[in-house]
Order: sequence, then C-alpha cells, then structure tokens
Amino acid sequence: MKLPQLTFRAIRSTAVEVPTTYALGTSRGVITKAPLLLIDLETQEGITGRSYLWSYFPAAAAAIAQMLVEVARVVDGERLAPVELWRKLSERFALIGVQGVVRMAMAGFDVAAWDALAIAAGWPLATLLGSTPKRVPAYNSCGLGLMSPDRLADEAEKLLAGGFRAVKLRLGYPTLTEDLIALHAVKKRVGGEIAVMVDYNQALSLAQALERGRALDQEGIYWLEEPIRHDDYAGNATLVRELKTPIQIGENFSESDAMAAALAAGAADYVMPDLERIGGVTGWLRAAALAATHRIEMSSHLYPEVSAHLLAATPTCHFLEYMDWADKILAEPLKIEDGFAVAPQRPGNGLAWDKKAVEKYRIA
Ligand code: SMN
Ligand code: MG
Repeated sequence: MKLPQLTFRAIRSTAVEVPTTYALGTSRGVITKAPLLLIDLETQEGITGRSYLWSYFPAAAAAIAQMLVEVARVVDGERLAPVELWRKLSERFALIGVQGVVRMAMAGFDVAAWDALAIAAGWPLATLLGSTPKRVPAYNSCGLGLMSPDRLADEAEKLLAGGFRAVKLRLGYPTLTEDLIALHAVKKRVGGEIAVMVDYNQALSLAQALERGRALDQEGIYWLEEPIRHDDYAGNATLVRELKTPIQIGENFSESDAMAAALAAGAADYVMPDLERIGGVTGWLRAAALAATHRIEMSSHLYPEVSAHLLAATPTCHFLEYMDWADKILAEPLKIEDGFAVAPQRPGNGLAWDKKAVEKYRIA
C-alpha cells in the first residue's frame, strides 16, 4: 500500500456555542455553554482533516481563528507531516511564545493534520498510531458542579446512565465541612461500587490542601485533582508524599516539557494531559512516552472523541474523561458502552459535523 502523501491547502474554522446538558459549576466559575471552534483542514489531494477546540469563552474562539490564519501562512504548500510542522511552527512562533492561543491554534492544526493522514491511509487514528480502536474505561464528567447536596445526589444518579462506573465531583466549597457534605451526598446515592474522583480546580493553598486532603484520605476517593496551583510542583510533591489519596494533575501541562518537569519533581501520582494544551496528537505521543517511562497512569482531559484513539495507543492508559459538549454538533457522537468509550472503526479520528446543528449554534 502506498503511504499517504498529503499537501496542506487551507484551513477553515467555524465558531459555535453549544449549550451544555448539565451546568458545570467549578471553583473557578460556572460553565453553561461550550464555545467550540470547529476546524477543517483541506489538502491539495481533496482530503479534509478535522478537529475542534474548546475556547473557554467566545472571544477566544475569534483569537484562535486569527492565529490559525497565521499557522496556515507558515505551512502553506507544505507536505502534511505533523511532527515536522510542529517543529517549524514552534520555531516561527518562538518569539511570541508557544503558549495560550498560539499553542491552542497549533494543537487544533496538528489534530486535524493527523486526522487527514489517517483518513488518507483508510485507518482509524488509533491504528495509524500503532494500536487499534479498543474499549477505554471512562468516567462521566458532565456535571457534579458546586450545588446543593440534593441536586448533586440526583445528578450523580443520572450520570451513571450508559453504564458509567465512575464520576467526577467538583469541590472547593468555602469550608471542608461543605466539601464533605457534597461528597457524602454523592457517595450515598451512587453506592460504594462507583469510583468518585474529586477536582478542586486549583482552589486551595498548600496548607488548606493538606488539611482537606487528610480528611478526604478517610473517604476512599479515587483521585484528588488539582488541589493547589497546577504549576506549584514542590507543593504538589508535598501532597503526593503526605496524602494517601493519589494526586492527579495535568490538564494545564503546556507541552510535554511541563509534564517532564512535574514528573521530575514528583508532583503527581497520575497525569491527565489536555489535547489542546499538550500539543495535539504530536504532543500527546510525547507525553504518553514520558508517562510510560515513569510508569505513571495517564488519563485524558476533555476531547473524548480524539482522546479515545490516543488512550488506545497510550501504554499506561488509565481513564477517559467523558464530556458530551460536542455531541450536539457531531454527526456521530462518541459511543459509550457499559462505561467504556469505544473509538470508532471508521478512518480518521471520527469527527464529522452535523451541518444543520452547526448552523443552529454558529456564532462566527
Ligand atoms: C474542567 C476544566 C475545564 C473545563 C471544565 C472542567 C475540569 C475537569 O478541571 O478536569 O474536568
Ligand atoms: Mg480538572
């Protein structure tokens, strides 16, 4: 078989704002709508690769779209070789810095480029990466924001539909007592067989995290996510040493360099890189190699559709974070079977837009 040779032609992006099924109250604000930038990468050979980026707020989608215009200028007419183009883009953007919207745009480009290559090869992305689409354990992360104990319990029960065996609860109430009330409400309703992860979104000081963490050590939670500033590696290493509960960080790793520094500092028991921050598929593969070398279990953050392929090719695959934010604009949303995510067998990463829905939710 002839290997796919593709040449970059153009990139198009469309911003949509999709209402979320569940409001997600984190310690850092409430999410009720997901602004997504949908990316179509066209090649001269007529194959289109796709990706989407969660842009946090609508104005950022416009900024990323502008950066994609710059990305397209740099890779104009180039052979679609994502690793090589990541290097080229990193060099070109070294002065502004491969951070923030610059890195997000690069990641969106990279994911779409890998998709185009997999489609041209006629293989699912997981297969192109040397694995095969397979069942990946998933936890339902769609809801369980900060709210009253009754509503938490009801929502936790709903989130188990689809056979999920694990859910994630957001904590960071003003007091430890309120954190424990929320946790107990969820655990009582879902029962002891269901794993409960908890996420503080960096709300605590180190002293608070030690105090609340010691209390949570008695509660049998599955992991304690981002209790303190994500980049305080010394502080996180203290928590790893002092607490029984595994410390989970990684959604804020900026490229695999940040993950290497965190692991060198002993700042995590588990890691969960985010596709748009770690550097797309190219960045994910570097992070996966690092996690394998450190024998540390690796989960995903958001982007469940592409992450299902990537985790299938991750030696220390742990959990997929399931979020349904993109379901409303996808022709074929990711399937969950008995609590496992199953990457589709069709060529590419499986992303295709529901054109009618895209028009409905379009903001730019
Ligand atoms: C989170 C981060 C960003 C958006 C929504 C939720 C949270 C998670 O930290 O890990 O799911
Ligand atoms: Mg988190």
